[in-house]
Amino acid sequence: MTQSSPGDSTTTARAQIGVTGLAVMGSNIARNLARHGHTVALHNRTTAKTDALLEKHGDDGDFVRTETMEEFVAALEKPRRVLIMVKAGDPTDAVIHELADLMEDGDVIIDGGNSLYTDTIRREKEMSERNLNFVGAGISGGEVGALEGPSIMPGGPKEAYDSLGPLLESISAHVDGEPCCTHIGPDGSGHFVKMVHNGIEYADMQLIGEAYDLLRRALGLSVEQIADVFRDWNSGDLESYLVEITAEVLSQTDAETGKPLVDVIVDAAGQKGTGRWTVKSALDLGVPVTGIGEAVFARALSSELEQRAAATGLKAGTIGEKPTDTESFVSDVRAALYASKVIAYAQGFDQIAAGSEEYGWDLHPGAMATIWRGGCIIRAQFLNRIRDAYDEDPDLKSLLLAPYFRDAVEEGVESWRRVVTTAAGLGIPVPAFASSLSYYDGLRSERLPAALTQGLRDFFGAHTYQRVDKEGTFHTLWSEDRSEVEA
Ligand code: NBP
Repeated sequence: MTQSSPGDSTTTARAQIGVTGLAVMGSNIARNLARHGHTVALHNRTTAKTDALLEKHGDDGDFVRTETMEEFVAALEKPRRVLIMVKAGDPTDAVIHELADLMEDGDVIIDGGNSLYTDTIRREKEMSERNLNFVGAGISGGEVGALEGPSIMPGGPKEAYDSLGPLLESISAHVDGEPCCTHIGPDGSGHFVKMVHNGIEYADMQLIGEAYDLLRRALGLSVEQIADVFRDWNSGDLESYLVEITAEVLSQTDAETGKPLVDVIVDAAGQKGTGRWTVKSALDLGVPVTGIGEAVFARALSSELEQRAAATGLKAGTIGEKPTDTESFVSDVRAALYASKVIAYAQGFDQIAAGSEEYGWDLHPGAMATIWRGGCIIRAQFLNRIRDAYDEDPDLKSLLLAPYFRDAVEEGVESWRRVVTTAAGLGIPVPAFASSLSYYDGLRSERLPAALTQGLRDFFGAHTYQRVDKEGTFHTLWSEDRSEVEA
């Protein structure tokens, strides 16, 4: 370990990178950087966190302790690289401006927080006008990932990535020798992709929750039996971090009551906002992300504890029988989970394609699948398949149409229908399973009732329509003789 005092750091610019914001994420990333042989300047608004890090983990590598922002900036080799890991929103803006005033042309400011991508677009523009490189980097993997290897999604000028990339790639997770970090694209693209990643994470968790609920309520399995089912699923094509930890959480017994921990946790799911951002952005872009949307709404519904308590006695009106063949129903639920997961990812990748088009980012979906294979919360075997699909056809219209996924979904579609039908018959909510199936049915339908919607819009608002049999735009004179005119 080498630690410099504040006095030294003002005279020796020797750190390859600085980290400001040393709460759980920042301190673990600083340690990860130091463990990989980089000299890291440390800064936090208040010095308590800096000192705590050095006291507990100073042996992790070469750190430069600083107190003021001036000392911090002076401790960095040029071009300077600073990673900001503070609370997203106003605190991030405050730190960026403080830093920008002290930095010089060509220096690099990296925002590794969970910033909204439109903020990143704005910040990148402001910083480029000051000749500074601004990189908005989505970082996934939570506190453990930050220390042991996260998935990193940096967006910003290519020139900044050229000098920063090797450093970030050195601390990211690696799968098959490849880093889970790549230059995503210009300005806000890194944070946009991270946002969609989080949205998919919401959908994944909701689908897992629905599968658990069905196994418990429809089939009557015990929590421990369901843990075993997830453990088993984790050795097949559902293999993923979230399925793995589902088995862990379900196996946990509460020390106080002896009950499964899941039975003593209040069933109100929190959210920090990235799922909501994903859905808002999808609405603006006109992309149906029904799986993610249902997951966000399901969390909102779960949190309405008073309203739920008041509605508890509402009639269920069940019309179905509980399944009797355990093995076959478990297999149906697995198929429904897999198919719905394909839909959630297909929709997420559609949103990435739409964002890329809207903002001119030229994003490569296969690259996202590659860097999500390790380090991040949605890491899964499945992502290798997605990468292969985009390798084979970079212009894939929908992930659902890639031969592997098409076969998998077509093979499981009857199971999927049985699961949704059983759930509806028994009154067990499966919003993500059901909406994913409806999306699938909508996508594959030759004709949709949207023709009637167009007719209605034309009737009350003269919004016009197009015909299937000839070119042009038409309007029916509904309040006159109902003849058709060209609009
Ligand atoms: P927090 O999001 O809890 O932020 C705490 C840090 O922000 C502290 O260092 C604090 O300094 C600093 N800070 C605040 Br609050 N206001 C400030 C201001 N006005 N000026 C300067 N510093 C200020 O920390 P975190 O959970 O480590 O997350 C850091 C970033 O990483 C966030 O953007 C978060 O969304 C993102 N992220 C978190 C996770 C995760 O799993 N937690 C995962 C991925 C990304 P102080 O010590 O002086 O109060």
